Amino acid sequence: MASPLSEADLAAGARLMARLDAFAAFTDEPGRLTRLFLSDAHRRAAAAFIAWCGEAGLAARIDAAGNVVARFEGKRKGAPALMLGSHIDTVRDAGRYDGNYGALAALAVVETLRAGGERLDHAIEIVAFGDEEGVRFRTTLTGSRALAGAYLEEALDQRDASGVAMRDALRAFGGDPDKAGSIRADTVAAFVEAHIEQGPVLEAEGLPLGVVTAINGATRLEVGVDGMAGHAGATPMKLRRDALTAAAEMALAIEARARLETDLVATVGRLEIWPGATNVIPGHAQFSIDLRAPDDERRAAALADIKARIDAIAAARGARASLAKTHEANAFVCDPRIVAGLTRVVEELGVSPRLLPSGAGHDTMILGGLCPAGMLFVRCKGGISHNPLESITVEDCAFGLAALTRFVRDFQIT
Ligand code: HGY
Ligand code: MN
Ligand code: MN
Repeated sequence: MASPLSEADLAAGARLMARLDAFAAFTDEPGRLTRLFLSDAHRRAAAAFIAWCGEAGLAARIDAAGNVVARFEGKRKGAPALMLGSHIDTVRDAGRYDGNYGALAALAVVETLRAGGERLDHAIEIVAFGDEEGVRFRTTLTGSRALAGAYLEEALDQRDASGVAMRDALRAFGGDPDKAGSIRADTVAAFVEAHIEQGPVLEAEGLPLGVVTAINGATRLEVGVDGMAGHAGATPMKLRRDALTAAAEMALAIEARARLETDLVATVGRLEIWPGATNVIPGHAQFSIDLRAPDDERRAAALADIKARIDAIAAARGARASLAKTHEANAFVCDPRIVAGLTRVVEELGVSPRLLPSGAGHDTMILGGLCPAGMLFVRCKGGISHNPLESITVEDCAFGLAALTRFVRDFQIT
């Protein structure tokens, strides 16, 4: 069966795939893709994004919060804008499509319009957010929070593993920590993010595209466990206060609690031990918790149970546990008009519309505090993400770009 995509759609998709491959070269770790917020790789990627915007006739710049932003004026100068974009920071040893797809697809839409000499009534603003993954500093979504007027100033005091404060790294990057809290994007009427699904549903149902209905709420915490360092050879087992085994029992208890409910997920993604010597009983452990659910009340109830289990395990082992919340975002319901608009363009492309929630968090859930916001999902192989095996086909890349471009053309500022 002939593809519903035109030759121009397919060519634009191929160009976007080539861009994504070139973009993946901007990494902090040779041989794998790791691009942390405000790092040298982020700086090089931002410079490339700005240069590509320049080739498309857009004057892009780095804003006070470390995002790259650009505006393509509509027929009416100063008209409200439809904002498109996603993030260009990555997790460690990442795939090349998470975030980067939506940021570069946003630019590709403007390139298509400019190539055809098209001007729409509304303006288009594109954004490449810098801090969605929140890997380097214990923050996340700070770029979208800045544009939504919900910036958390305390994030600037966070320090990375080398002790560098986010405030200083932001200034060195070309941002302005003193202004990051006052760049609310009042010119934006709506926000749409194209993103890979990062899950298996579209592939399982043989669909290249999906329309996001809602985004899971999330809580991130840091847990410190204090036991007692001691001699591995001379300390009897019953006299130990081993911080590592206490943390391990806590991690298993967290997993067990999440398994009680189908759409509740909890992850201990990072565990650090002190002093980390073969012949020393660990005296301190520090680990992260990432807890998510589509329903905020159930997430809160699960968190209360997890806190109780951590305290009980610490008490039973003669250890002390401390918990600190580092991020909280409530579940987000996408704007029905945007869901309807994305559904319509997906159908126009001959794809049966599949509405589905997002287990992963996105900048969209923050921009939804500024304006109507929604998301378009693109199928990814095996649903694999946050992994170098992440992959999409060039045709699905073209499908996502064609749908986004159609949505932009059809969009009406109400
Ligand atoms: O963690 C997330 O859901 C997103 O990839 N930052
Ligand atoms: Mn992402
Ligand atoms: Mn991600």
